[in-house]
Amino acid sequence: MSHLVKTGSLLLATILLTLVSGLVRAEPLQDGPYVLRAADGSWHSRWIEEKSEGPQVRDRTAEIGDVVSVAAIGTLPAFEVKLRGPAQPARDEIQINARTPLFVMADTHGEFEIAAQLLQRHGVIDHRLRWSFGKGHLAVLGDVFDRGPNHTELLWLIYKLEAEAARAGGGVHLALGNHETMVMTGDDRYLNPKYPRVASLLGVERYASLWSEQSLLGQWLRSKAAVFRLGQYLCLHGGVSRELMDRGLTLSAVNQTVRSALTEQTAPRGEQAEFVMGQEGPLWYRGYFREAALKGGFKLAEQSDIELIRARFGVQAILVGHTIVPTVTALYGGHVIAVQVYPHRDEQTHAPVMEALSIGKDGRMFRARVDGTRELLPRP
Ligand SMILES: [Mn+2]
Repeated sequence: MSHLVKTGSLLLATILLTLVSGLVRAEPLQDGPYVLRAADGSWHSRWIEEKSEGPQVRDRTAEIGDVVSVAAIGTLPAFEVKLRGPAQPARDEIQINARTPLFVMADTHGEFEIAAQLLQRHGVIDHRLRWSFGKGHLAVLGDVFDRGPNHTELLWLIYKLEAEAARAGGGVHLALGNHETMVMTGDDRYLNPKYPRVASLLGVERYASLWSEQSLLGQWLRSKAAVFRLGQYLCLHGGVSRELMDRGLTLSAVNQTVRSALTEQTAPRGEQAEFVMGQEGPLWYRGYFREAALKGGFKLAEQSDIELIRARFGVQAILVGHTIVPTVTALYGGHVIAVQVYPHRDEQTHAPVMEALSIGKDGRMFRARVDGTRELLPRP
């Protein structure tokens, strides 16, 4: 009897202890890999695995050509990524056949599950997250970082798709957003709370050092363009301001300026870099949107400004993210397309909400929703 009581109370104590430690233990943590170059030039892949005893740091030497694994998230499978050598600067202008289908996704902000579902439901990737868009092109209009919990997974996915798309005769093009430049230059204000924990577990003082030039993805990100022409569309995060036009900056000048601002962070920025990286620059500008312009102190762009941009860069339309719209919206007679529908879950149904812009072979534009439906984009 007393033995039974003893066993019972021991069991009770164990249950209580488990419950208490469950309450005390922080949120589960899983992240990575971060592929980083050590001082002696060797590469290391470092990642965090969630174990019953808490998050564990793993470390393995790596080489270019190796395959690293990105762990499963929610219902999405793990995927493997082959490490490539240093990325060459992304092109300012990408020539494509006018009948090439395009899929344009704006700010994903760490919402890997929602963004991957959006790509899957529209045939850009398959259930195993492999490129399935053939000769189509995917443009991502920046702000992959910050706010949500899975920007690492998203960046590895984009990195991997870039190679798969190229092999299929298609393409993936990532434009830098203000959050890419913020994270890379050490502005931690919008990081998901998970990432400062990642930094401390990996023993680095600043999260930004995991995305430095000594990081494989950090170097890759620094090769990207802030603005590029994809066929007949100008793709960028914020927008092209009148001031950028008046300064006579070319796409190449803008992109080179952003790249040097991200690689020579200790040097004082010149006047042109201050402009390009600032409010009226392509990463932050909100002058195409009446309310946001008013709130942010931007002069609302005029139709004549848009015509000037179209003529200068030889494009049909300007595709932008950054400023949130409730649904993908055509502005300025259809010459500006606002793509940024913020990825989130419906409060009541918990169903994911996000949209992208899908452009068919015939040039028709559609709102592509995360549930897989499409709707012809209404002209203003
Ligand atoms: Mn933004």
